[in-house]
Amino acid sequence: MNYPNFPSDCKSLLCKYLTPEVFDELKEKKTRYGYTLDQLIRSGVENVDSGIGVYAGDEESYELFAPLLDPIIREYHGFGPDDRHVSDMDPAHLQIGNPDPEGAYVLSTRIRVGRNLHCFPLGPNLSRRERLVVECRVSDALRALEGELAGSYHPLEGMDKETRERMIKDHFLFKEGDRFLEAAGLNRDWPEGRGIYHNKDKTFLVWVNEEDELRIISMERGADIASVFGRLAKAVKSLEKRLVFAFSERLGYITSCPTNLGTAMRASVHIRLPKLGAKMEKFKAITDRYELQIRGIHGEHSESEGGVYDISNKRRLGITEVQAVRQMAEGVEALIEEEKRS
Ligand code: ADP
Ligand code: CIR
Repeated sequence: MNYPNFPSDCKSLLCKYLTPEVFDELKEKKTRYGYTLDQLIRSGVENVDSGIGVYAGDEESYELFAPLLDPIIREYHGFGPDDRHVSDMDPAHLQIGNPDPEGAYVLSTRIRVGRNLHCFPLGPNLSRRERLVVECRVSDALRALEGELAGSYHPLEGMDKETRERMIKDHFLFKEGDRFLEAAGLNRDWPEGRGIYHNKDKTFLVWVNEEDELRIISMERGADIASVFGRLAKAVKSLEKRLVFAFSERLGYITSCPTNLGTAMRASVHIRLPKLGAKMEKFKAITDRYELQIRGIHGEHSESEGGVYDISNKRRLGITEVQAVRQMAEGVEALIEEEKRS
């Protein structure tokens, strides 16, 4: 394995922190589940326009490849090697109001967390058989949910094209063929072992075996962020009765992409901000102040349409779930104020 050839204008954190010295130190290493540096960095080597460029294959990757991953984690989350992650998913601690009670700006609110099963490798390093076992265990646990969370599991394999495309377009289902995930080995054996669980109203959904083994999602129209968070917290608690999730004292919930460690939470709104959208510098100054990320209307690596943006917390590690959601809500209030003034 040779040192990768990054173009001179490469901006990924992989390119920034994989110095020839770090490469030489890590190139022969292999985790107990058999994950190597070559696998860890392949997504960013094949996609030189990556923001980050790495995917872990198991919890041990974060220890063994720390000389590369710790600086990436520090830059993305502002979280150092001696920091410890603290979790707080208690809805009683949230205490926020609806930032858009008249429904003039916010179309919908969505909060998701990533989870992976303890004692299994992460998606990039799952064998075909392990992926099927994960699907079986997770779908069994989901089928036991009750009340508002009760629903059904729909495997991707055998789902008709129309249903699939409609669910992607309506923001319920993950997209197919993501080149970043493809290079990380996350699309192997596609679509086998993948699927989506949802309740009748599609306010509670779980993606199975996409980038993480579970993406637990609560969403609804409007800006009642507390309601969305409350539903998610209840769902996670119920699932924890039947599944043990990969968790580290230092890094919180373990995920395949280091940007998702810790809370593994992305709390977002779809918000219409046409005036601010035309003043990107001002827009970015506010999102930077509240540590928020701007995405397009069809998720990561997509564009805005009709002045509608996806605004979410950027940091997920070293911040509690309650803090992450509150920060997003406060940033959304500030964005609405500025849009009104513009
Ligand atoms: P993830 O949130 O899991 O990191 P994406 O950025 O790809 O992944 O988003 C997944 C899907 O969720 C996309 O279809 C995206 O448009 C949708 N989505 C995100 N936030 C919201 C929201 N607040 N309301 C409705 N759909 C949303
Ligand atoms: C990248 O490196 O651009 C992709 N692997 C996606 C990284 C995760 N995105 C993010 O900023 N949260």
